[in-house]
Amino acid sequence: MITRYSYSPMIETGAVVREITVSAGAPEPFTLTEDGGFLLRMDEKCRVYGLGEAIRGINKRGWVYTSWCSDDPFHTEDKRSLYGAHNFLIFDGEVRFGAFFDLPGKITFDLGYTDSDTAVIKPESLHLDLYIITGDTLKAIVSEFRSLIGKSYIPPAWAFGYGQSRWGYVTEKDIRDCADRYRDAGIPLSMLYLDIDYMDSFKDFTVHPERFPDLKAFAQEMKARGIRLIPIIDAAVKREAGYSVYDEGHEKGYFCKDADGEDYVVGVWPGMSVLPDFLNPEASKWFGQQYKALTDLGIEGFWNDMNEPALFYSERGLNDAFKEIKDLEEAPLDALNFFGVRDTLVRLQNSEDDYKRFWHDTPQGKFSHYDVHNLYGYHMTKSAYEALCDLLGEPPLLFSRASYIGAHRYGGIWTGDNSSWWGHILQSLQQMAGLNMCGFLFSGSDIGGFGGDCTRDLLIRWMSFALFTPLMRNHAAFGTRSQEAFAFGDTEVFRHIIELRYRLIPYLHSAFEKAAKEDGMYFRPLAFDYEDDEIAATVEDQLMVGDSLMIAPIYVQNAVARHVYLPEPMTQIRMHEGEISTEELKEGWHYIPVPLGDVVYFTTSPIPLAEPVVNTAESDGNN
Ligand code: MIG
Repeated sequence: MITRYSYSPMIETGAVVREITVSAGAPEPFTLTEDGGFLLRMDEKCRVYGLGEAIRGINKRGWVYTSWCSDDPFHTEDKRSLYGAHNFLIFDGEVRFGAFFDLPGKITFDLGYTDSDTAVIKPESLHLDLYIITGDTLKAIVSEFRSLIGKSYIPPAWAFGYGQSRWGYVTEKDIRDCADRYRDAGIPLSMLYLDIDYMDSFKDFTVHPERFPDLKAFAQEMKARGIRLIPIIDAAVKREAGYSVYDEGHEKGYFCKDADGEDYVVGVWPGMSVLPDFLNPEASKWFGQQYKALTDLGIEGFWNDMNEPALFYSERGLNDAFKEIKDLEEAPLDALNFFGVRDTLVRLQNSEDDYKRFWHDTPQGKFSHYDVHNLYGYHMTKSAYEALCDLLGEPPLLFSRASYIGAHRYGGIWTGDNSSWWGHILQSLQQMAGLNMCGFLFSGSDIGGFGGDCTRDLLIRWMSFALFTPLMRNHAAFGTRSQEAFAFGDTEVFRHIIELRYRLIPYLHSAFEKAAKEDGMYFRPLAFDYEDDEIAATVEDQLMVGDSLMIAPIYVQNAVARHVYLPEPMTQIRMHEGEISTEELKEGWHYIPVPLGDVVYFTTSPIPLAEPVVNTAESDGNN
């Protein structure tokens, strides 16, 4: 059951697709605090699930989170915000219910951080719709919530293949070499991602004329080898007279404006740029049509980046900063002045002052960006999805960095700039649980880690987990050590793991479709399947995948075994050097050896494995 309480919402966010009548009275079981917060006393056993992409445990109790879409490349445990704003959570205590706080602005979830027995959820200002969702089971609460927010995006079947990406591939040759090395190693590969360097001067919907002299022919050549090219599109548009996307958008008034009605100018990769007003339906539609420049070249998938929106600086902020620094230059230099100089520039990045200084022109009125910040990436995804379905005649592969609940109907998300750290394997597993509750089924993390240098053992362990994530993409930052499956000498070990992914696709794909069509979860914490099992409820490093599979990856450096909890008797499946063996195990705790390169998972009923696919240049394009 869903009960809705309404507190003069500012704008309809579009997250909800079902009409629910507003209830009067108190938002039970919360009590409303004087300063507009929602308070709940949590009993000792109460666990808290949800919050989508948010980091830390599957049980979110004990920390504080702020929904504020943020470009932050350091996902350390002390962070409160990442790229997504996913305001749905479930309290699982003596009282059990779900709650969705539907508002476009900032909101903080103090889940037993200030006082371990109290949750306080505090929107910056009390303009929101609150949905309280009840159900007999945790799964029922999730599916009830999902019926409220609409069906999850389903990508094309080929998107379940393995993809390689790297910020640092610059030319057609870099991409072809990568494809060749995968082929030479006999490792299947379905997608190669193009990062910002394929563009001409970082201009969206352009292709660098020397680096990719004939992208259409190249895309065709790759597709004939079973590999799709997936280019990146950034949110901001370079301000450059003569660049048609800028000229047209400017002329039609489709970019976000300052209080005086001038385009608000921000600095991102292309230098001085402007921001498409995705909250204006006409502007959004227009931006979507620009993808045609690339679909005309045979492109069928995209990833959308920098759409928090991430800002390095703004023209206005930069001018002010230079003035401040000039003033400090005259003052006697001491440590404080020095830090003042340094911080003046650092503060420009993703500055809330900027977010307050530009405006959206929506059918529901004009809003300062700050007030609707969390909707920007969502609307960019919607813009791309709707246009691409039209242009391609079928859904594209599409995923985004920033998101709000509702965006799950139009694309997937990846978890952004993680690092080549062991802890980020576990972090990614835990994020998948929260994301699935919020409808973001097509997700994954940069395999091997984005920032920092990856090692062979880290990549092996990471892939052994990520072969179960719907989006399986190896991606790394510019300047980091190469971390492709061929980068560490011996390629056999990676071939076996990636082949296993392809062998599991029939199962994984149908589990995914079932979750999407039935408002279910592809990844579930054990607590969701074994509600009466007190041990299952505490397991933070295993997940159920589909109806009959459970994973328990290794995420500790040098570990060659781990404890695994079986809530019921299961079959252990072990892949060792490409060979599969099985063993029946009793319920309870097991200490399972998992030497580097073995993949071990568990099933409750037999699941089919496809024949191995091998990468050959003559592939029929279906792998
Ligand atoms: O400011 O396009 O998260 O995946 O490689 C960095 C370059 C911009 C951030 C994305 C990352 C991508 C990178 N981008």
